[in-house]
Amino acid sequence: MEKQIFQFIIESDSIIISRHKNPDLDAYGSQFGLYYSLKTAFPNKDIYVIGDTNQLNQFQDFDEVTPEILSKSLLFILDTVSKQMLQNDDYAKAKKVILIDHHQNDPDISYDIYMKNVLASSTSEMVTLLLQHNDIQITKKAAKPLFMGIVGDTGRFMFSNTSALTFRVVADLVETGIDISAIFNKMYTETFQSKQVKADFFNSISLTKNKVAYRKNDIDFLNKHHMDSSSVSRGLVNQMAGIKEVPIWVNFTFDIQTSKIFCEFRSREIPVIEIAKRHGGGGHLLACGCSVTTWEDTDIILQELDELLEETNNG
Ligand SMILES: [Mn+2]
Repeated sequence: MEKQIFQFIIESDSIIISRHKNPDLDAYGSQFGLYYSLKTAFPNKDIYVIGDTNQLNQFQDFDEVTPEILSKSLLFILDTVSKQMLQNDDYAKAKKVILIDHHQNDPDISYDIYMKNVLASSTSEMVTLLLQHNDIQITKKAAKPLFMGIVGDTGRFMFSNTSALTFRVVADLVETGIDISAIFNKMYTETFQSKQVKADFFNSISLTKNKVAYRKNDIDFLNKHHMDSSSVSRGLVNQMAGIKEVPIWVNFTFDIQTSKIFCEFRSREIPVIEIAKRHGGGGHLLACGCSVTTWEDTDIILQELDELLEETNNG
């Protein structure tokens, strides 16, 4: 499959690299890692990076592509296979579509090639291996986003998705000369205000009977801290991580745009994805999410998670 992707790249004069909306570091990392590598390897091809941006973007601005360009381009979609995760749905007009992703979900995007590896730590790890296996040089400029993507999705190599292969891949990236200490400093320093938000968040965590930790972030919390829903939902969920008594933690956040409630599930070792799927969501075994319409639904989810812990404790 990697050879087939390479063949598509060789055959395409125009290549567009995309990923899911509201990008995390793995989305950016796989996108820019692939982009900078292909730009260096194929200077005569037209290569574009597209998508929305956010405060995690410390790389560069994005390109605008016309429908004409799209129709003659090979389109990469990275780190998702779900329509609802895309910023727009005109991908079907691309000449060819390649999906590269490490999530569990089944694709609802039509594609020509789908490279899936749920054992990979990150899409950035998959892209690094794809480039290596096709002898496409990974420059220092490309290595930095790829490294950041892997660090982001593995939680600094602490999550269970980190494998021996992850470290081998990272060793190769470090060998390009990237300054990992400077990268870590930039990734993990934050403002005084951001620390204050986390303190406020942590102050009102609740626990179910069997110690599922949760928070319900209503519109007042968002307004008080001038934060958007996904920064609270995904950005703060792991403030509840690492508590000895708490094996599962969930963050519920009202979304102003859709009037739905984002549910972010995290678990130290007990798979919780089935409960996310039951409510129309997906993701990874221990890190997944869904959206529901009422706060009553969040109570049902809490009850289900609590029962899961009850069963686990008794089993
Ligand atoms: Mn990812």
